[in-house]
Amino acid sequence: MALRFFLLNLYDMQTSEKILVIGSSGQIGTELVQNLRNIYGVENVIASDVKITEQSKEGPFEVIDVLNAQGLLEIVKRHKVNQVYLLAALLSATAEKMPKLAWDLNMNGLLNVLELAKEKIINKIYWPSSIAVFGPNTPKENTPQYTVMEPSTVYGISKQAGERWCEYYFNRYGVDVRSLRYPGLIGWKSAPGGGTTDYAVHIFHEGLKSGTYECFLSENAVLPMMYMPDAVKATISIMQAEPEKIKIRSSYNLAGFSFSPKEIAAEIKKHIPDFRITYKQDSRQQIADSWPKSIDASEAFKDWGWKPEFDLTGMTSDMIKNLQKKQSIKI
Ligand code: AKB
Repeated sequence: MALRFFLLNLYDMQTSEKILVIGSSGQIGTELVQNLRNIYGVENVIASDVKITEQSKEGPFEVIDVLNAQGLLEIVKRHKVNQVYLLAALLSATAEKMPKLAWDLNMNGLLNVLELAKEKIINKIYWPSSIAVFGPNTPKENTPQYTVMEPSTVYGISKQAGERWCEYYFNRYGVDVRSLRYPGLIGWKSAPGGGTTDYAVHIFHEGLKSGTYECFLSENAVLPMMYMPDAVKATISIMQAEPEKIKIRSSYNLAGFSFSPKEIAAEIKKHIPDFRITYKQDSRQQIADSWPKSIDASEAFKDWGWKPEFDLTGMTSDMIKNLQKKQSIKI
């Protein structure tokens, strides 16, 4: 009886959800799409990006420019999409080079998707925010959910404004939008692009390839980080939570663990004893200086049960194991 109930539920989940992931070939999207397809079935998860990528060989794929509202609407209707994960964005370092484009993409892309839900064409949205919503005047340790937020980067400004829009669409139009403030994300399946926290991914690739890494942040620049399996788990959990559990409709603080370049280098040295790190700071140091060192995620824990699995030691050995495996398969 219990098995029948479980199978019926699973069947229901697989048949009733049609999910569109916009910006699916990026760092989060690559892993999120795989996980969503394991849950909902390959055919029910449509990957999409601004240009065609290798992902198109793995299941349904569409080329979408999220700034083209009409094109987006046509694809949503054609696939009968009811949930959208909007991941397309310019991250902190790239956004500083192209502030106007970053504002346009990060903001108008979100508004186009929020409008689809306001018009009841889709019924649920996931939109990522970031620790970049905080700024130099925010308390740096165990940064609370509600605190001073005066972001000094265009990326942070766009995420701050986006949070306000999400909350506004929820309060005014009942749009079911859910969001997390991601810390720096570390994963081995795909390369990051344009972030300040990206050093924590590149360090593994360079460490395995050449045994050295030149870091663009200072040795003591502590930042909040998270291993990708935890980030994917958090994203899917918040989307699957009952609507009444989601008490915060701007964005939830999310935490994994925090470390500095010096600390992650010491952890890598346990696996690659000759590994050497050098430091040559660039403009990204200023961005890092404006962000928190650690995050208080107790609201996420209280409301929908968030709990990370990985710490610095666990993440480092898993990253090295998987990257070594990936590289030896390639050879
Ligand atoms: C970045 O570094 O820009 C991102 C972020 C913290 O949102 N990884």
